[in-house]
Amino acid sequence: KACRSFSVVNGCSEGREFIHNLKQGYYKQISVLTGAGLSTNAGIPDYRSPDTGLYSILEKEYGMKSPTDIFQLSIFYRNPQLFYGYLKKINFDMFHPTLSHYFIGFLETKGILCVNFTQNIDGLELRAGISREKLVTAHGDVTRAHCPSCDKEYDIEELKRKAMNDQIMYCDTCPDVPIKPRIVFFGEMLPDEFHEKSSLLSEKSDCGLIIGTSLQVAPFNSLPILFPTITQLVVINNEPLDHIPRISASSLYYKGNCDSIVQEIIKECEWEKDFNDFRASI
Ligand code: CNA
Repeated sequence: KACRSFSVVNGCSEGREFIHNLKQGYYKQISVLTGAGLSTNAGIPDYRSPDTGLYSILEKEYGMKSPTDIFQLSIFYRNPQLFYGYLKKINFDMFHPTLSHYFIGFLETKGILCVNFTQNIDGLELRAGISREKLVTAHGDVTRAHCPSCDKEYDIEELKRKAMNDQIMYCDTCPDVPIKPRIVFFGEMLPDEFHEKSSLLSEKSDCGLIIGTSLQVAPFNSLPILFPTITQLVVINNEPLDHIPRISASSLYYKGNCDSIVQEIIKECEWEKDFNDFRASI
């Protein structure tokens, strides 16, 4: 089955089958892989969208030739101001979860969320009712701070306060090592739970939703291959993900804004009232 592109959720027989199975409760263990596209509707730029992505902004507004430098560990050690400037500019506390975030939280309250692997660092999942147990922040998140050398935990609020005042916070045991949010920089290991929980995809999931990610970043982009071939995969994204063989070989592809498509899924499943009640309860 080739990857197909539809903008309405029941626009093809595979789409109708997916909605039917979801509505009837046939999927009991839904795993969700997410990326920066989930949070663009919250106002947080993704990295790679042309013109609106962070890399394009850094290139255009700051003349940075290699914008990924702000997430390079070796550069952070030498020049922490570069990353602290970004932290000062993007205050993640002022953003709110999107409809798509709440949808994942809603799946958890329905008891059908297996796991949400996210590449996002903004922590919006936790504010949308997704529990830490069901969440794997594969690239870390900004809700905690640590020393990248000894891994000692530091107070994230203090780090943010200092960043706002252009002050760098240093580790008290590792000389000259600046503290950073617990997000994974290039050159750092992914958290253990990324590896430990990947078996949930291969052993438990009967449905996989892949939302708002370009799947350009390794090793996260190797996760889809773990889904058994009988597991229904559904991609909801602005662009196709045909470079991933497991996806191009067998998945349903909804092209467009994830919030609009998720809204349609909720409507087709007749979950609107329950979903709105859930959202109001958070
Ligand atoms: P990316 O490479 O920027 O890709 C984003 C993808 O989402 C692209 O395919 C876009 O076409 C698509 N997209 C953007 N907006 C929407 C939308 N509203 N609806 C549907 N599709 C949309 O980002 P990835 O997550 O794939 O790359 C991984 C990086 C991005 C990770 O290291 C993250 O830490 C990092 N990141 C995270 C955030 C965040 O936490 N919100 C923000 C920016 C970057």
